[in-house]
Amino acid sequence: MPRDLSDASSLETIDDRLKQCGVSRRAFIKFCSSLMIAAPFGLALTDKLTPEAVAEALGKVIRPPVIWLHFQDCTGCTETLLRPSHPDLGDLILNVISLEYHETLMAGSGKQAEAALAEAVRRYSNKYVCVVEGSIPTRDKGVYMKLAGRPAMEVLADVGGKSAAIIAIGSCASWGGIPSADPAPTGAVGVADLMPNKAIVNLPGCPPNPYTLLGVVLQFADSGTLPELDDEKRPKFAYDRDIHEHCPRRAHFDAGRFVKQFGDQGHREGWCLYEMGCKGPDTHAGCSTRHFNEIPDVWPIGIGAPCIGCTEKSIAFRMPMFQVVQIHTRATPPASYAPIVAPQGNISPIATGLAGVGAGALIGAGWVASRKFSNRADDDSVPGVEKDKPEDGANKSETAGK
Ligand code: FSX
Ligand code: SF4
Ligand code: F3S
Repeated sequence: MPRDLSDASSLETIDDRLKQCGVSRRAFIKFCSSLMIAAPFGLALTDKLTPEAVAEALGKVIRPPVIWLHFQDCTGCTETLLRPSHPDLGDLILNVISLEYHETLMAGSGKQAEAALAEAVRRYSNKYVCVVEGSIPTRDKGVYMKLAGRPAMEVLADVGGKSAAIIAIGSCASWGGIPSADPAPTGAVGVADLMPNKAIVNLPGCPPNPYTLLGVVLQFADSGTLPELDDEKRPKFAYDRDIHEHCPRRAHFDAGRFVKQFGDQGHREGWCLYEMGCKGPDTHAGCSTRHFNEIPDVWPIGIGAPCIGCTEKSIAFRMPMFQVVQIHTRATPPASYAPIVAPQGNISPIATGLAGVGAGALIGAGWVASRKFSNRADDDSVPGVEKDKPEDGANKSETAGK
């Protein structure tokens, strides 16, 4: 049921707005299908059978007022929202939400902009969603970033404090991101560090997928609820996946085909980037299946760069970029063929039959895999890591040169 925003009289439903702006139904349905792909599970709004059904429900939602604050950031989070492959989509996004204040996009500046912020906070007090992009400097009383003479901390306490919910977009706003990397000269922190009692959703990623933001904002506008979150306040619908488990290069990992050096033959042929420091095995994000700018294969591993773990608080900007991570889920295939596991966790009769038919073809793969993963109980070695060698950044060049 749409939320009661009736006293915020300038707001209209998404359908009304789209009609007024001449947006075609076809474009809106396409947008809804992208939302369904971004949030296939765990979001009430997209839990429908068809994009048309999502469009029907979404059209009745009152456009949520959004106040967007910028602190220590690179503006990449905004860029990713407004730079999809089809320019029309950027316009459509701005019609679906009611963006009341956004320093990068608004025409006004100086006193005019300040007045617009104050008016938006007053008019939609306790009803707007506050999106925060960038980290907040806390050292030396926050002197490293001021807006209209006020430290960023004060602006956040004021504008964030009067919002209905805060969405921290990007790794910087989620927990400090790049500005918090050692030695963190400004004492940069994320929103949740400063507002522990507020309803906050973290959308880490440098930058994150824009549809995740839209999914959270629109669900909140529709029902006043936030999606289920994990321990890091990340919505499960977008961060429950381990990149390594859904990576198109996974077959190369399993077969032991690793890039040893950028530009080598393996790199050209799209082999696994594990030995180049890929953090995919320890990183939860949907990038491997939901690519950026709506262009197939546009995501770090897709273009040949190792994942740096930008959605993980303890990895990106904390661990050396080329340090290899430990593999926690070791594949332990049977001696003769790779397993086909039924959903219940047992090997199904049908799968066993298929395995029999395919056994000849799989014996080779199983043999290669068993060469890569030892089945000795006390052997915790991982591919690419020489035993008894420290796993630090210095290790990388030795590994790559093997
Ligand atoms: Fe941080 Fe947003 Fe990284 Fe940049 O601005 S999450 S530096 S991509 O884009 O805040
Ligand atoms: Fe993909 Fe990285 Fe895993 Fe290799 S290590 S399969 S590149 S996620
Ligand atoms: Fe970030 Fe890794 Fe995805 S670096 S964008 S989580 S592939």
